[in-house]
Amino acid sequence: MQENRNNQHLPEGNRVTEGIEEKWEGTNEQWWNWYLSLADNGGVAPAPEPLGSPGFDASALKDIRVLTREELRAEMAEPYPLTEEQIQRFQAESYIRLTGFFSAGAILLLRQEALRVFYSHHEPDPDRRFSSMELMWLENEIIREIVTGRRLGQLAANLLRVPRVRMYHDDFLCKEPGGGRTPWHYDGHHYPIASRNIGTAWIPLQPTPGRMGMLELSKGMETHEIVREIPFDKFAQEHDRAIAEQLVARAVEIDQRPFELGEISFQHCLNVHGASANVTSAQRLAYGASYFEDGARVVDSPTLVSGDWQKFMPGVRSGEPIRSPYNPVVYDGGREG
Ligand SMILES: O=C(O)CCC(=O)C(=O)O
Ligand SMILES: [Fe+2]
Repeated sequence: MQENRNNQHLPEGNRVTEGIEEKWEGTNEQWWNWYLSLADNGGVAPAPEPLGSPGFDASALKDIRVLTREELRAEMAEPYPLTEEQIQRFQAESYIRLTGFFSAGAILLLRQEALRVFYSHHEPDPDRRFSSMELMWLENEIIREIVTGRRLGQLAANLLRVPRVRMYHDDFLCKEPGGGRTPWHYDGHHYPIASRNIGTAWIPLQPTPGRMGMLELSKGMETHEIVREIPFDKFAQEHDRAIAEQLVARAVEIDQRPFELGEISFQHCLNVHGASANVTSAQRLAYGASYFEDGARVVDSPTLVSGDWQKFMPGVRSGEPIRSPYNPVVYDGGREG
């Protein structure tokens, strides 16, 4: 294992032991770069295809009118109609995909604001393969309206079958051209939250075909048990490789349909997913927003796989209920008349 310890994306302080029972020593941005380094890309980083290759053409968005603030406010206040059958399917399959969850104009507004916030903090860097930023909602009112709005909040509460949900965190996730795969995982392995009632909306900010870093979702709430049997390796790609093998061996169904503009997925924290490499010449932009049931606590011993989780709940310590100002209740079914 010695040569394995060379993962340059792992902060030095985390290279000393073999295990994960320690605090993450880097930032959350570094965490994502480390996490993607655990993906098996067959030994080669994919080279972006030349411009004009199948993928996504940003000019396809130019004719869409961005929503006004009032229009956005109205759309975010509107509950998405979910049927009991859809909730049951989510509970059995561990994810749901919803076409037309957002209007094209709302997605464009989120895209525009996320890019604005990201580049107000970062210089463009052609060497970067993954760009990420959390907690944009704290500094941008439009993003706040979307991720703390009723439309997503009620969706999360209804799918998780809980009366109230709080915000865990949001993340802007940009897989740059040439960015490799996202390794197979289930988010419950990351979340330092002592509950199974946690879910994440994944909101692509362009139409997203398979070769563009698209989310790939395995079907079945029980699939995470396969992942739990495989030892996690914080240095190398063995974990990802072994999960991929098992998914094939056990004939687990994987949803790899392209995402339309306005379509989102919502994953239960036990859903096993990964994402393809981005071999197009355009950035794959996505926005994630995670919610958990009100009343949940931090686990007693968070590991490095939770990254710098304290950023997402300032002042909350292990074992305590999560209700910092960064974790507002975004939907309260009990308040409905
Ligand atoms: O966007 C990606 O590549 C990964 C996203 C993901 O795993 C998540 O949102 O839970
Ligand atoms: Fe994930």
